[in-house]
Amino acid sequence: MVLKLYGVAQSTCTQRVLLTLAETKAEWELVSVDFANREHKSETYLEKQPVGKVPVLDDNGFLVYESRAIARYLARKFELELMPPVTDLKGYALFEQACSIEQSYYDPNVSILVYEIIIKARRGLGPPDDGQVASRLSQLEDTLSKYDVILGKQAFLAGDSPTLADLFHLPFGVQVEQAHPDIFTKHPSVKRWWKALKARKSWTELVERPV
Ligand SMILES: N[C@@H](CCC(=O)N[C@@H](CS)C(=O)NCC(=O)O)C(=O)O
Repeated sequence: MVLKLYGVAQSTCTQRVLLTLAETKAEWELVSVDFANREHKSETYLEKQPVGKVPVLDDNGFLVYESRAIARYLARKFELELMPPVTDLKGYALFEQACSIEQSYYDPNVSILVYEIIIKARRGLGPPDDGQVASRLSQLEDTLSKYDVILGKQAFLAGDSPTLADLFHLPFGVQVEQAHPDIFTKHPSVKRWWKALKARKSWTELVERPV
């Protein structure tokens, strides 16, 4: 049966899963959730995703939500090399370590930056909070300077091969980059890593795909 992803094509969380799907040969369809009419808060939707957020994956009646959890599920199901097997104890630990730095030190900054710079303007929620933007940019730059140390020793965040942990950076990162084009170019190893991620076929296909 065709996998169904309930989500919104423009949402970064949905894109995290669409990117993982693009790495597979799976047949899937995106079932658009109508944000404007608050479908994600409807009783029917909350039965699938009790927190009222996108995305949710429906794999023949098996429901899983949280974009990173869905991505891991797909990586296992389709045996993607983007996630080491649990039997590779050390490789798996380094993968989880990389996922954790993305979620702890990168995502909190890029998600707020995208909200302040892009989403507020799109939804008519007023001007960005300049203090918040400056603070988050500075924290993001600090994180990327640490990434540069890691990426100076290995090609990707969990080792010399790309993993989901790297790909998880793309959806928010490209939006921040639109407003701050030099954000990923200040450090040589980060620059090389970011260029490689954006050139990945799954990402270029996703970006070019009509919504
Ligand atoms: N940690 C969740 C976050 C989900 C999330 O915040 N989704 C956003 C779109 S990126 C959403 O549904 N926003 C609508 C709302 O909060 O009402 C994930 O990664 O799936």
